Amino acid sequence: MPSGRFKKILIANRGEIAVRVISACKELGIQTVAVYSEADRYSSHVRFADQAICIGPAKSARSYLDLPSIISAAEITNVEAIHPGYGFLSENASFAEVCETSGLKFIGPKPEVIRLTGVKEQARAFMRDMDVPVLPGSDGVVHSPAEALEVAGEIGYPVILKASAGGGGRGMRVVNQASDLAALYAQAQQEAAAAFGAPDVYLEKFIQAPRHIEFQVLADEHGSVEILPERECSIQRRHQKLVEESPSPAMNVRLRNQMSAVLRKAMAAAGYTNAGTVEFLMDEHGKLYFIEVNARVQVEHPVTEFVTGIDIVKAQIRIAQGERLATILRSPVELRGHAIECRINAENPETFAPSAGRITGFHVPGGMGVRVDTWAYADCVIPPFYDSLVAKLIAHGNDRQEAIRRMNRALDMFIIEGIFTSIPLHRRILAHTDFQAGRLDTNFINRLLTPEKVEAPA
Ligand code: MV4
Repeated sequence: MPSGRFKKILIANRGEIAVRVISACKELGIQTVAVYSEADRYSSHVRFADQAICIGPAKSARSYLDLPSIISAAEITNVEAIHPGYGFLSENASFAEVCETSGLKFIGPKPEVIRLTGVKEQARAFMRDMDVPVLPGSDGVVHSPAEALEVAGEIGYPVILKASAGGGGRGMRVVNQASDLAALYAQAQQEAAAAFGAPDVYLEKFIQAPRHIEFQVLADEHGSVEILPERECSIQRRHQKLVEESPSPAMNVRLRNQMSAVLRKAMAAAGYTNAGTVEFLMDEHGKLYFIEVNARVQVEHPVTEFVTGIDIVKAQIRIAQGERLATILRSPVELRGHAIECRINAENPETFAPSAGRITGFHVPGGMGVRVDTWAYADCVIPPFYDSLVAKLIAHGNDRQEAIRRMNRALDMFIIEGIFTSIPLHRRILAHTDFQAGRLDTNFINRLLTPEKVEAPA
C-alpha cells in the first residue's frame, strides 16, 4: 500500500461532491482524475480535474457503479488513491476491498468496518455493548412472526420493523398492534429481499415524531477519534433531507459532551477510521437513541465545516495519507456560530417531480457567510439519470437568527432559470413559525405541505 503524500487521486463520483473533492485536492497540491459517464461529458468535475476518463454510458450501473471500469481508470492514470464521495460505491465494502487488493488507497474506513456498519442490527448491538444508548428492541434479527410478536409484546406497541441490510427508509414497517404484525413482517421481509437481496429484519420501539440528530466523526489510522458538533437533519421528505443545520436547536453542552465521550470510545473500539456519521433519533423528552452509522462523507458536511473551521474532505485525504488527527485539527474542537444548509434540487416544488433540462439563467449568491457548492453553470444541462441535487446553499452566522436571515437573503439572490427548483419551498420552510422557533421533527414537512384545517371564525 502506498504511504506518504498522494500525488494523484481519482474521484469515483460526479456532481457537486466530485467538484468538492477536486477543490480539496487542489488545496493540498494533489493531481486529480475525474471519471464520467457519457451523460456527464460537459459536467464541471470533468473540466476542473487534471485528467478525465469516460467510464461508460449514462446508466449508473454501467458507469459510476461499475467496479472494473473505475479500477481500470485508476490503473491507467496511475493514481495512488480513490475518493468515493457519497452514494454510488462509497459504502460498498467489496469496492474498498478491491481497491486495497489493487494497491489503491480507499479514502474511507476499512472494508470490514464498512461491512459492520452495513449490517444495521449488528451495528446496533455493537453500540449497545459500548454503552451508546439504543432503543428497546430485538436482540439481532427476528427470525419469525412469532418471535417478533414476543419481542413487541415485551417492549410495547408501536414498534418498527427494519431491514438489516437497509437504511434510507426502505424495508421499514411501523406496527401499531399485535394483529397487524404477521402481515407487516412478511411485507418488510419481501421488501428487504427485493431491495437488498437479504430478507433479514429486526425490531425496535417506534418513536412517533423524532428529531434526526447526527454526529460527525473524524478518526485517524493511529487510534485517535474526534467527535465534531452535531447536525440536525429533521427536515426531510421521503427520507431525502432538505435542510440541515448545526448545532441542533435541541442540543445542550452537557448532552453534547456526554455523547462525544461515549461515541469517541465506541468508534475507537470499532477500529473506525476516516470520516463518518453516527445517526440518532431524539424523542420528545430530549433523549438520544443510536440508529445507524454512515461510513462516508455526507451531503450536509459543510454546515459542520462552517461551525468548526475544519475542512472535512481535506481531513479525509490527510487521514488516508497516514497523518495524525493532532496535526489536522486542534482538540477540543470549538463550536463557532450557527450554520444552515438548503439542498437546491432540480424538482417541481409542488409535485416534487424531477425537473431535468437546460439551465438558461444562473446567478449564485455570495458575500459574507455564504457558500454555494454546485456543479451547475449557466447553460448546463441537468441529465435525468442521477439524483436531483444541483446546488447546496450554506449560510453561517454568529447565531441561528443571523444564519436564517443570511440564508433568506442568499435564497433571494440565487437565480436558476429554465428548470424548476426547490428554492420556493426553502423560502416557505424558513418562514414557518416552527422552523423559526427551532421546533423540528421528522413530520415538519408534512405539517408544512398539508396544514391542518382551521375552523373559520363565526
Ligand atoms: C425510526 C423512526 C422511529 N422509530 N426508528 C428512517 C430512515 C432510517 N435511517 C431510520 N428512520 C426512522 N427510524 C424508530 N425506532 C423513524 C424513522 C424515520 C425518520 C428518521 C429520520 C429522519 C426522517 C425520518 C422519516 C420517517 C421515519
